[in-house]
Amino acid sequence: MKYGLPLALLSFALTGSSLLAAEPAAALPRLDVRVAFPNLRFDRPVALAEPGDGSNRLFVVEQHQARIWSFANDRNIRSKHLFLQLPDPINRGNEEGLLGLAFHPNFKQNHEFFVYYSANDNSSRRSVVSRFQTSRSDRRLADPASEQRIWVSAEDPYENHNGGTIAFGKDGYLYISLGDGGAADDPMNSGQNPRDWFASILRIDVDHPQGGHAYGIPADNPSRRSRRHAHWAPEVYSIGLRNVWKFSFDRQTGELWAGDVGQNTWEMVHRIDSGGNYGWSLREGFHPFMPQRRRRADTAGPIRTPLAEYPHAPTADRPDSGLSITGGYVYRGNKIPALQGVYVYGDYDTGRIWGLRYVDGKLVANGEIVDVRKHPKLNIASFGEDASGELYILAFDGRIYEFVPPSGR
Ligand SMILES: [Ca+2]
Ligand SMILES: [Ca+2]
Repeated sequence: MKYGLPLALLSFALTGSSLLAAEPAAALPRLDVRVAFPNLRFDRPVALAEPGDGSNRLFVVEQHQARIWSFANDRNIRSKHLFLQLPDPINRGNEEGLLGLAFHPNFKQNHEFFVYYSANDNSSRRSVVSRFQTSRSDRRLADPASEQRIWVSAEDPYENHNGGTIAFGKDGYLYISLGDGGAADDPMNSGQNPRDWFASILRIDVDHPQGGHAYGIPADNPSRRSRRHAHWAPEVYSIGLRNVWKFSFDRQTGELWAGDVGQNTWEMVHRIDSGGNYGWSLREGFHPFMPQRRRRADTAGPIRTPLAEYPHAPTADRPDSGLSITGGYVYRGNKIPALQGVYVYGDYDTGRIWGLRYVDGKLVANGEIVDVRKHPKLNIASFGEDASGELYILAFDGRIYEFVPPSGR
């Protein structure tokens, strides 16, 4: 009975809020969180991935240690195994390090996986996506010597805003989030510049290299398929994104969801479409950003508003504030039926966790799903999804958490 009960108090910023009262599907659950693997701890865990090979293993990325650990997806697991120690030197700013991990859709057959890291190449700051393979002598381990750099960013003057998520879509292409370069106020004006890669999500084909690159360009990337987008860099899939700190694909629908970190006032949730412009640095969420600068919007199409936003400073209407969004996943697991179809996201700074329902193109519910007063504050660095669609929370206390129905039920 507790499910959905606090909804009326905790749902905000609805478009078409009249749907809420009449629509049972709009209900959001109220959940607790607990440590998922009591015997495991990690140092700055920033990404979790599963290999899709039926082995029921999970892999966790340690940002500054530049290590990837594997372990059996079993609550009682006692130990983890070192899968990869990144061989290259990395930068270790607060937003730098080993940031992303994605297993090739055919990992079971080709043993390939990909990582995203902040390289330190002779003092040149760049983001890198590399392909690795597992060891021929022991497929449970990575082969550090197998590294092949497939994508390297332009030189990046600032240590922040590096994006860092990589993931394969249902189309088999690799998506990469890259922030606006960094500092404040988009000093390179990369937000509305689709010719550079910054402030974008990129999409590449890792299986069909072409044109002297280690990757190919999908034939339906915006610049290839649309005359209006012809001036975009071939790799660019969407623009106007300040710093997508985590995106994911809905495993049921294939839709791309992203949390975009705002600057002064708002944090944003976007559903990303090919060729979309999400407004930075003309907009921050639903709001103009420094309009006195009179910067021009890219010409390919209109600026999209986010699906949802939350404020940096709590107000009477919005006590649920935060300072840095961590994008999550649409829940497609089995353990918590009331969470089915909900996009779950959180805030690194306040540890708040929200869910939203987006049905037939409409936001029908958006609100907190965990009572943060009942739990120690989590610095939420990432969410993760296992082979069954169950979700996890990676926190900088070194623990991995999971959702459970409220205690006392
Ligand atoms: Ca940067
Ligand atoms: Ca750009």
